[in-house]
Amino acid sequence: MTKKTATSVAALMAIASGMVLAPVAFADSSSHDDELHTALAPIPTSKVTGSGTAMVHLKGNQATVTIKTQGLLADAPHAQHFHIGAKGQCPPASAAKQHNGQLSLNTTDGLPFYGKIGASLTTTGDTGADHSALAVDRFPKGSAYTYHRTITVDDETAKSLRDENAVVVVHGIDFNGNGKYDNVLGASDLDPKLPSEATNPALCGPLKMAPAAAVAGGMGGTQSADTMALTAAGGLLTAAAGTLYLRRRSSRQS
Ligand SMILES: [Cu+2]
Repeated sequence: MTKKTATSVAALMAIASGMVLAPVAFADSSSHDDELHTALAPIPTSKVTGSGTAMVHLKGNQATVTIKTQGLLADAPHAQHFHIGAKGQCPPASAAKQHNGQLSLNTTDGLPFYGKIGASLTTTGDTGADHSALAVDRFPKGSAYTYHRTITVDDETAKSLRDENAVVVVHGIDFNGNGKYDNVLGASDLDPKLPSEATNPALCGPLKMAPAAAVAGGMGGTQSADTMALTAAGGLLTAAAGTLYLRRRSSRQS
C-alpha cells in the first residue's frame, strides 16, 4: 500500500512535470520574437530618387512595423503594404511595360516578384488586404515620414514574414515631376478612378531576418531594451542591408 502510493506519487510527479515542461517548451517556440528589416530602394523606371528603411518585430501574429521614408512626392498619400506569396523580391527594370506610351512599372507588373497584398500598413483602422489596400485617407502622407504601428497579420502573412518571402512596397510616384499625381501614365491598374501615379510602386524592400548577432543584445530583454538595441543596431543593419542589396544587384548584372 505504501509502496504503491509512492509509485503513484512518482508517476504523478512525472506526469505533472511533463505537463508543465511541455507547454513551456511549446510556448517558448511559439512566442519567439523575429526581427526583420530591409532597406527601401526606388523601383526601377519610377523616377523615384527617395529611400527608406523598414523594420518588423514579429511576435506570433503581432507585427510592430517601423517604416522611414524620404524623397517621396510631398503632400501626397503613400499607400504601403506587405506583399506576399511570390518570389519575395523587388521587380527589376525588365518588368516595366509601356503604359500610356511610357516605359514604367505599375503595381500589377511587379506582382510576379513581390506578390499580392498581405497587409495594408494603414495609420488607423483596418489593415486587411481586401478593404484597405487603397484607403488613401488612412496612409502616411508626405515626402518623408516615420510610420510606427503594431498590427495583427493573418497566418499567411506571418508565415510569409518568417519565410523571408514578404516585401515592403510603398506606392505613389511623380513620374513627370510636376508635383502631383496625374494621368501621365494613364489610369491606375488597381482603381480606374485613380491616376496610375498614385498607386504605382515607389519604394521596395524584401524583408529579411536580422542577423542573430546583431539582435542578440536585444533578445530576451524587455520590449524597450529590444527597441534600444534595435535602434543602436539600426544604422549598421541598414548599411548591411544596403550593401547586400547592391552586391546582389551587381552579381546579377555581371
Ligand atoms: Cu502595395
